Amino acid sequence: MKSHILAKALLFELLFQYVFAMHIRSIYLFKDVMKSNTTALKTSGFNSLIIFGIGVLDNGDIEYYSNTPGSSDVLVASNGTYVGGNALANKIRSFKTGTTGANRLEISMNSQHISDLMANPGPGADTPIYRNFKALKAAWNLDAVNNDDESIYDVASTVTFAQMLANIGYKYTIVPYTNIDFWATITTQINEGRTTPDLLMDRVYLQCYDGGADNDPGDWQSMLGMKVVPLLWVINDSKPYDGMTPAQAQTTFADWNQQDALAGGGYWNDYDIEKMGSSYTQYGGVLKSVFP
Ligand SMILES: *[C@@H]1O[C@H](CO)[C@@H](O)[C@H](O)[C@H]1NC(C)=O
Ligand SMILES: *[C@@H]1O[C@H](CO)[C@@H](O)[C@H](O)[C@H]1NC(C)=O
Ligand SMILES: CC(=O)N[C@H]1CO[C@H](CO)[C@@H](O)[C@@H]1O
Repeated sequence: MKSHILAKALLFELLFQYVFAMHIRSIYLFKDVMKSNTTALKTSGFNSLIIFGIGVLDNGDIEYYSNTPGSSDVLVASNGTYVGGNALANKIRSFKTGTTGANRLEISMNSQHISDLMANPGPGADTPIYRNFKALKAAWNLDAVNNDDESIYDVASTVTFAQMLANIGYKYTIVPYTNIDFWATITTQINEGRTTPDLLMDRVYLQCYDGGADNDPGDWQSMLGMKVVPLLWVINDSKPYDGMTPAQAQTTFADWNQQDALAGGGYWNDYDIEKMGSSYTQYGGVLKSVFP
């Protein structure tokens, strides 16, 4: 009997360690999800998919911006209702169903109109913005909202908005490239009184390319008091000097992880993998090997 209990406790401990040792392997979906290779995204080793880019309009409506030639912006939530269409909802819901390694789906947004909307009408459950984010979460089966603010940096409205999202049931994440003081401040405020695994802001993705090319994940981990997930830019014909081959990504991630024990790794972005004819399997394989 005793050994049975001991075995159970051991098993639980092992499971616990396994679950919390799971590394984050992420990719930003820059390409229109209706046009990208869904199968490759689900089966190449990524467990976290982040849909780019979402924006809130001045009335609280939510738009899915097109970043793909031939695609148009889509209004996805308006006046508390999902209006983005069944085809889009089915496509996005399919990321986490069937044969897939993905267990987390986020939307990445800028901060336009958030400050105005948090002031008026505010973050209450009867406001259009609250109802729209609630409807979108249900329609797309979302887990988190990713803040890609690169220009506004308003502390009070950012924290209020994160708390509004928590009330709806979202987790909150960030993806800074600069302005570490702002991000450290909101990290403290958003997670105040919360501890792992109940953090509201439970992930930090870090841009380590382009404007963030000089970022050191270890520095950010110390400043924020949280593990981070550095992002590298795959081979790209817009800024070739920022692009990393799978082999270069492997070396970079491995070095960082050895120095600072990271939460995982990830890439910006799927559009370029497909445009350049690169291999999802190779880029995903790098993450599986460095961040099992
Ligand atoms: C999509 O990815 C899968 C799995 O990697 C691959 O077999 C398939 O050929 C790809 N489809 C296209 C249209 O590239
Ligand atoms: C918005 O939704 C509310 C509640 O469902 C409804 O009463 C109102 O008519 C709608 N407004 C518009 C402009 O559709
Ligand atoms: C993510 C990103 O900015 N990708 C760019 C890569 O380069 C092509 C060609 O210049 C652009 O169209 C993409 O937007």
